[in-house]
Amino acid sequence: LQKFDYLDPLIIEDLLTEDEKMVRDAARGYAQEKLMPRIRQAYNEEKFDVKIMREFGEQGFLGCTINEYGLPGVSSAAYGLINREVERVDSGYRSALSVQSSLVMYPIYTYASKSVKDALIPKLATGELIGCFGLTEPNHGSDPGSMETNAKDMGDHFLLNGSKTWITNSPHADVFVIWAKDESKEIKGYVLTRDMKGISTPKIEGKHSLRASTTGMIMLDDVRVPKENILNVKGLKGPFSCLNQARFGIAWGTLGAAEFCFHQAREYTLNRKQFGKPLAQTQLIQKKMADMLVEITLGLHSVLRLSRLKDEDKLAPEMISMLKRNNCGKSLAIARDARDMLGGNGIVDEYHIIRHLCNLETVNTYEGTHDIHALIIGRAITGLQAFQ
Ligand code: TGC
Ligand code: FAD
Repeated sequence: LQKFDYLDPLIIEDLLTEDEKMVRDAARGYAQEKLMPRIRQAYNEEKFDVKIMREFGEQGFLGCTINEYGLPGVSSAAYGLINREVERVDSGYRSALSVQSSLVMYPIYTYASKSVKDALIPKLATGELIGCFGLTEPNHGSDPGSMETNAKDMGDHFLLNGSKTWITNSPHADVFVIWAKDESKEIKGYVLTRDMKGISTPKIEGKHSLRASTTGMIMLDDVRVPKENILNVKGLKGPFSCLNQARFGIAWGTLGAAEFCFHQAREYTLNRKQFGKPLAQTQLIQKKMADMLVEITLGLHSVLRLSRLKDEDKLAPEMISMLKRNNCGKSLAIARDARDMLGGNGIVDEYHIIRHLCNLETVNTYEGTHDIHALIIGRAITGLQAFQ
């Protein structure tokens, strides 16, 4: 009989390539040795250390699925495994990785002119430059198609005006991928750099979630953008194609946070005795752990399947919606149960669960809320659009 291993119940290890295992192990080593010791202070003081982006660059994490500019061109699963290891420490750190790789390097690599790519991709890959992605606006979150930010063609340049909000890393950013409507109301992407006049990026204060990630606004006041900085894609499929990449990373990443909470709760309840026996020996606690393990395992096998489909170019956006939604929702529920299993200690930062729980509230909301992804799946099931 095969022995059951709660650390890998359906033996995912056999489904990964040697390269993928190597990438995962290196990412785990870095995340545990270098990120984990810094996270409590970063979260409590609400500070993102920009040096971390350089370290991500040194580790080869940034834009790692790209096969040019000396980048390694790893598989989608390897990229996912990195996200899982980084988010095992903190969703905010995974956010920094996702935004730079999926929302900034991906559109620049895929849609920008050669000169813009040549100038920016190598420096984004090392973390020397930090990028951000401006889609959401104060009046348009789930419905970015109604955006008001606009771009006017002035002949030899574009003039951008408008405001973006809830933008990860905007206060530190050197590079801005901005989505705006042109005079014919068509959505297009523009690459802005910090040296352009008319950009301001106030920080959003007072977040009780994702505190180790800096979030801000982007205010654009008559910003002159060179013609060559336009992205070669039209309509909402431009930003959505980037979101496909980032949502994919989130589907993997959240499971790292869930695994951390599961392991912490297991350890704690094995050691903590009430009524003369370990909490882990009670039926209710064991049921919670069984539910956690099943959901994490189903989630991991599903994202691995999603990764293989991605590399075979057989990915429909609704497949990503299924797993972005489900893995966020289940990870959030796992973090809540784990929080409960630690009793009072569950709310203390020393045990890290409350931080993951608060972070996952954001992850469940950004990149399309849990309910918006239900509507995307619902539309695919019925052929009927329920947003409007
Ligand atoms: P809809 O009619 O559905 O589509 C308009 C056009 O876009 C195409 N399209 C896609 N293309 C590629 N990938 C996808 N996933 C696509 N989804 C749609 C579609 O084919 C169509 O193309 P065409 O050529 O026919 O024009 O547009 P809609 O306005 O009805 O969309 C509705 C809805 C709700 C699905 C969409 O607006 C949505 O997904 N809303 C959620 C908004 C969102 O996710 N925002 C994320 C902001 S970025 C962020 O949160 C970063 S967090 C960063 C961090 O990790 O820290
Ligand atoms: P709303 O769209 O106002 O939604 C509020 C509620 O209404 C939600 O529950 C939603 O599900 C529900 N709802 C909306 N429409 C419908 C409908 N038709 N039917 C039923 N229910 C509906 N954006 C960027 O562009 N770049 C970033 O880097 C970025 N980083 C972020 C970082 C953080 C920390 C956060 C919190 C957000 C970030 N976002 C970013 C924005 C994020 O994508 C949006 O918050 C998200 O898309 C939801 O938009 P909203 O907050 O305006 O909520």
